[in-house]
Amino acid sequence: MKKDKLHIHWYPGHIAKAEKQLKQQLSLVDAVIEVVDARLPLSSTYDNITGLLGDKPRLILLNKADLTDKKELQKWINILEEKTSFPVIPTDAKNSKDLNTIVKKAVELSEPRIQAIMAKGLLRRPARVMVVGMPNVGKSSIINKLTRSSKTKIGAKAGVTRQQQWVRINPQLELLDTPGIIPMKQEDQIRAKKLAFVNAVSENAYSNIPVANELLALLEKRYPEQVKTYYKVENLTIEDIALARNWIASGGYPDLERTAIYILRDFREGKIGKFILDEFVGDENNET
Ligand SMILES: Nc1nc2c(ncn2[C@@H]2O[C@H](COP(=O)(O)OP(=O)(O)O)[C@@H](O)[C@H]2O)c(=O)[nH]1
Ligand SMILES: [Mg+2]
Repeated sequence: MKKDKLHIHWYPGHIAKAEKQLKQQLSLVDAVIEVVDARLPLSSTYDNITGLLGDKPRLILLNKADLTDKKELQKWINILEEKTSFPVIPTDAKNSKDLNTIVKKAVELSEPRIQAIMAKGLLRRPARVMVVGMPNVGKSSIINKLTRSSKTKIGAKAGVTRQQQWVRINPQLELLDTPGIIPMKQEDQIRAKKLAFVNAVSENAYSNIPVANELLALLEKRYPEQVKTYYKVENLTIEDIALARNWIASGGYPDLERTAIYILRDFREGKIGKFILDEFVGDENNET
């Protein structure tokens, strides 16, 4: 495989299997918590999410909100709430302050289904929810935060495969402790690049220099002054940044590989600034 370019390959068999598993998990829950990377409010969700989730109510978490600008994020919250008609809340999975809101909203979203069950003459039971989302958006962190607040494993339910564990978060809410990962065919290279910027695709799928170059080009468009000030350069190129940092490889050339790795790391850790990389253009078209 050529590694000079971002290249992501999913096997169709793999996708089919994961989708089947997701469908099975979905049949067990009343509502879904979708975790999205707040730096990519559009690119880290799925175009066909409604098709995948069917009629399940969805709570959308814009996670890693700590790495974005609050004001800009609020605009996205409004946009997504209007577009989806589902609640959207910013979260920071490293912090516990958002837990109550997540639990409360998940219970609220599940209530219609619980009511429907009770209308059939069955007893009220706790709401059942699961977490879904792309790789590395923070699903496990959210699940850990939620379950650590409770610790009551309630084990496998009848008809549920052995691997599926439920955790009782409180008397109103039970959580499936494994997240649903929705694989996708990576046909959209613009989106694939953005996902690589936030570390949501395997590092084996690309090499650092071209991806860091693309990141700089995007930052140049969206936040030029902030990024130039951070690196103390006039031109946002890997070479200029390497020279500004005095990162020289053997032979006296700027060490592009090392610099590319640092740029990606600085961005991912929020050191350069608090950025959102998607642009809202009023429809599904997210080309930049
Ligand atoms: N800054 C920040 N980092 C987070 C947040 N949530 C998760 N992370 C980090 O993102 C990485 C991926 O998180 P993880 O929960 O494993 O993602 P998953 O692949 O969706 O389960 C880890 O290094 C987490 O520490 C968050 O809200 N803010
Ligand atoms: Mg995980």
